[in-house]
Amino acid sequence: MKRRNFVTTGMVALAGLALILVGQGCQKENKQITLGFSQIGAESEWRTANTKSIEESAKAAGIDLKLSDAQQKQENQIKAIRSFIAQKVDVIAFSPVVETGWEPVLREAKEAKIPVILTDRAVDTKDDSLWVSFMGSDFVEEGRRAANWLVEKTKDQKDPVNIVELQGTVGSAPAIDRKKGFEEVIKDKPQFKIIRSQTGDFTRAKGKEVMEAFLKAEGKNINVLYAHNDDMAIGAIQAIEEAGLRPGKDILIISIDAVKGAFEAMMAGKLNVTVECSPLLGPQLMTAVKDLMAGKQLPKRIVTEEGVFPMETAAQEFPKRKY
Ligand code: GYE
Repeated sequence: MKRRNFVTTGMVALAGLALILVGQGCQKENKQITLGFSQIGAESEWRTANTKSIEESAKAAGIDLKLSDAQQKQENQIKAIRSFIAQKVDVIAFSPVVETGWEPVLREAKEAKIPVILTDRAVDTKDDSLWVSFMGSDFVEEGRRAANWLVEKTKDQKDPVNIVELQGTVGSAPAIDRKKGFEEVIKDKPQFKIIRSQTGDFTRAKGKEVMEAFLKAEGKNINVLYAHNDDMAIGAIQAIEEAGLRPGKDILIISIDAVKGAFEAMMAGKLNVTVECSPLLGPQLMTAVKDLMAGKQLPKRIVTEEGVFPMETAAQEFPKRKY
């Protein structure tokens, strides 16, 4: 073959290949994306707002969302993920109820070549390649912010500060990290003592029940309640009132999330401060899903930005709150 002919043939072949590739690209873009999302449950106001955010943003992004509620049980989440794999969804996202025990199912997803995005809570796995990205809050920092508020609030006080702690779900990332961040700040300040600490599973009912037990055991010894979420604090407020004490006054109350219920409690003078943890992860999840499908690489960690709201700011902030 003459050199010229050879070159021309080569160019035609290349152009053909390019057309095929472009065609495939378009096909991919036009195809509706299916996202399987395994939600933890409906344990708190936070979770309800999170589910709503995911549903609304999937709809707005034109993504077909298959949402499954695990009722706070890891085995249900594993079942849901397996069913997403069987259905061959394009992307799987989930908020892991606890940190450990995910390797086998995540490996199954990887073998099926379905990318997994973690939202809200992290997993504890040795192999980081089992998930593509984790988006959510820095829970350790939230714990630090809660403790920093307390240290500042009680800085002129010489007496010991006795704290009771209502922990979130045992083994969950927010329970582990919020405890860690809080303890980190008070550990070299001997006047602060956590005298009781127990799980309230992130629910109002459990928060109330455990606070009743704390009050029975410690009575007026309790100066501060640190609750890992607003719902448990709201449950505990009821228990404190029923015990004839004034929440927010006799016992300082610190919690996390900044849901509307917490602002209402602050405006009523019963909750002293809430540290923000935003559940509005839907829009950034949908962007991530689309980016993934377009072949883009996602950052391994996407951190949510958040603030702290003391009681004094509640009335002014309340109308602006979206969850
Ligand atoms: O703080 C709590 C919810 O994982 C950040 O879960 C979330 C936590 C949130 O039940 O209210």
